[in-house]
Amino acid sequence: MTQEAVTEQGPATEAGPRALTGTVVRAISGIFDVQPDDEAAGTLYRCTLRDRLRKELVYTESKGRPRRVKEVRRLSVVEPVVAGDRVRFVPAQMSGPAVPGGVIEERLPRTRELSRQAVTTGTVPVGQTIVANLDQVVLVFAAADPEPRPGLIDRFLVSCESAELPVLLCINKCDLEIDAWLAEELAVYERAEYRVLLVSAATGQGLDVMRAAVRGKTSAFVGPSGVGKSTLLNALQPGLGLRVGEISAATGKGTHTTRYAQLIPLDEGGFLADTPGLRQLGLWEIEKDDLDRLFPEFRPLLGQCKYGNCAHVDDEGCAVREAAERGDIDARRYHSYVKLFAEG
Ligand SMILES: Nc1nc2c(ncn2[C@@H]2O[C@H](COP(=O)(O)OP(=O)(O)OP(=O)(O)O)[C@@H](O)[C@H]2O)c(=O)[nH]1
Ligand SMILES: [Mg+2]
Ligand SMILES: [Zn+2]
Repeated sequence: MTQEAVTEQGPATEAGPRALTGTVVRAISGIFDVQPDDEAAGTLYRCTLRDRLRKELVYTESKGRPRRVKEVRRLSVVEPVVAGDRVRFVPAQMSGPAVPGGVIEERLPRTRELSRQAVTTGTVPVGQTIVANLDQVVLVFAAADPEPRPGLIDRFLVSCESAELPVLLCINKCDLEIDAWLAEELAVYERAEYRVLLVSAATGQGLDVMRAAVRGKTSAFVGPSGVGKSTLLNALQPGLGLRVGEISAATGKGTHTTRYAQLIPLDEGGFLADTPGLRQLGLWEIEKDDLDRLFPEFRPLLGQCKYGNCAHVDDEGCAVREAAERGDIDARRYHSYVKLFAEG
């Protein structure tokens, strides 16, 4: 199945306005705010989408012959253009002093994207891109309120590995106490060569390091609700004023304050993407056979198991399981692998 934007070269009409390229910073209910490449940051065009971009073209498989469009289906659930997408758009003739408008004609090719399984009524899982064209993920958990769960951190890390996105594991709310067990878990991630950052949006601890890590890049802030993603962005970009929420006294969880992904241009260059609190990312698309490679500390051992098709679960002569038993691989991380493998 291919999902391609139909391209149209050149200006919309001979006499019409010239097409511009830009980055979608916000996409809500069919309205796309686009920051043009050549104009000062802050001038956003409020665009709609050319209708044909909503259609998915399904091509027949025919070797050697030109492909024919077999079927055109409407994409009802998944938006073909999301925050982070690079687009070509034609500005609308200005009819008044309001926000400049435009129509998106084409989505430019995507690089790495972050996606999750869309909520659908059908049985076939459909991917939903949350942010496109990312350089890295800042995976945010809190030292407490809500309590971090290592199994959940592992799920997010596996998704980032699968998307080939570098990830920075950021523990926010370090003004609250870091429990000894959490400090031990963080050491495990560092041994697996993840970069771990201890920060506090409340006191400013670690924010200089974080600012340096995101400068000039497009970084998505991802993690459960209530960990302080929006608060961190407010601290990194003065004057931003994103809405932040309370932690529910009843459940100890966040209250899903951020409703949609949006890109925030940084004064120092680059974009930060705020995203809604997620339970997990796109694990559905990971092949069982690929799961072992998504745990970086397993990689040096792959190929050393007795059997080539080792699942690393209860197989005889499994180098990964033996390493976990010896303590060379953290037993809890190994357990996460077994659990995800059983689910897949
Ligand atoms: N103690 C402490 N509280 C913080 C810190 N950062 C954020 N908070 C609080 O945590 C709560 C949730 O913050 P948000 O920024 O809304 O969290 P979020 O991750 O954006 O949540 P969603 O938008 O629901 O996904 C707010 O009450 C913040 O004031 C911190 O560094 N220390
Ligand atoms: Mg938020
Ligand atoms: Zn094995």
